[in-house]
Amino acid sequence: HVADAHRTDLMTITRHVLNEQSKHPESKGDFTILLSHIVLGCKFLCSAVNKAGLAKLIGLAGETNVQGEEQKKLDVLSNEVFVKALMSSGRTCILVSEEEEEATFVDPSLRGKYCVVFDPLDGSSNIDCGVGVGTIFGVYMAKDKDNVSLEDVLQSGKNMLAAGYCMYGSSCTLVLSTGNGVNGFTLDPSIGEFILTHPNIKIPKKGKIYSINEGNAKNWDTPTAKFVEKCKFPKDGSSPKSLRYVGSMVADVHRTLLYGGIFLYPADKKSPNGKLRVLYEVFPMSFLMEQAGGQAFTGKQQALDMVPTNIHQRSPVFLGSYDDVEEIKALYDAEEMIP
Ligand code: P6P
Repeated sequence: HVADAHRTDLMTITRHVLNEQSKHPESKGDFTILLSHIVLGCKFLCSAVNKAGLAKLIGLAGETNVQGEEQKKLDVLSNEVFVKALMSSGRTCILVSEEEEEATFVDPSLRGKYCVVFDPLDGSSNIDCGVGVGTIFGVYMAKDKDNVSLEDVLQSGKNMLAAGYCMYGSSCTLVLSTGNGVNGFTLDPSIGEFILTHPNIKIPKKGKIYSINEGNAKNWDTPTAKFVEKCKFPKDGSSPKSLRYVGSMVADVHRTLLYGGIFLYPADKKSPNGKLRVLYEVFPMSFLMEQAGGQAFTGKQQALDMVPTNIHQRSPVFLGSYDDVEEIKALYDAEEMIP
């Protein structure tokens, strides 16, 4: 009967968030309502992304579809879906999207106290070859929702209240932290619910995988080059690490979170601040890694300690298993010591 109970006692993401909310008696459920709208956006995207390949096959490619409507690129569509879902929640006041140059200030009549930073479809260039892509998001609290400014989203990663990603791959997996650990939910399309499948995710303290674009090796700085050399030719007689690199941050981070190891996107001569964006790529993934017992480093400081000065600012990032990140921190610290 225990097995039956398990099958019928479905822990959905909504129930899970309500349980979390009950730990904050003062909360009025605004956060729960915000998250339910983020979940709605993810459900829509899961369906749209999985159809995208089919759409291409049945000639919806190009500028217009069979109804002669303007064929929106998936990343534009994703952005519109999230902006509308977040605005209609009535719980947000500022939105920052990878797809929009400027921050969106929500109409006062619909304004709430949360600021959401997000990449609606990270890795979208991979869609056409069926590689996993995803949505990445982070949530801040505005200082005063009736008097909002960019300062409310240019906050340190330490002030982030929640973060997560939804990966649209072989299955649709939503990984979320509201500051009390990390939980993974898998969409059951037959009932349209995200079910808790990975409770209390903890990243292995040390991993056997490193994840970096080796094609940039010519431009790496010394600490990164030394670290990768050590992964490939360990001096202590241990086995070399495996290289796994998808090129889609959500896929590379999800594997790192579950299997352990380290994901690196360093600065290099071409991109002195690295490539990944602080607010809606580095911060949310660093938040999750810390909540799962790992850590994240920029080459100069813990990633979450940064205070961005512009909403699309980039930063190098080294994140994953605690011990693996410690190793590259030691190499950067040693570099700092060289006069
Ligand atoms: P590169 C995808 O374009 C992306 O923004 C991240 O999802 C991914 O980690 C990174 O860029 C890959 O960059 O330079 O290795 O192709």
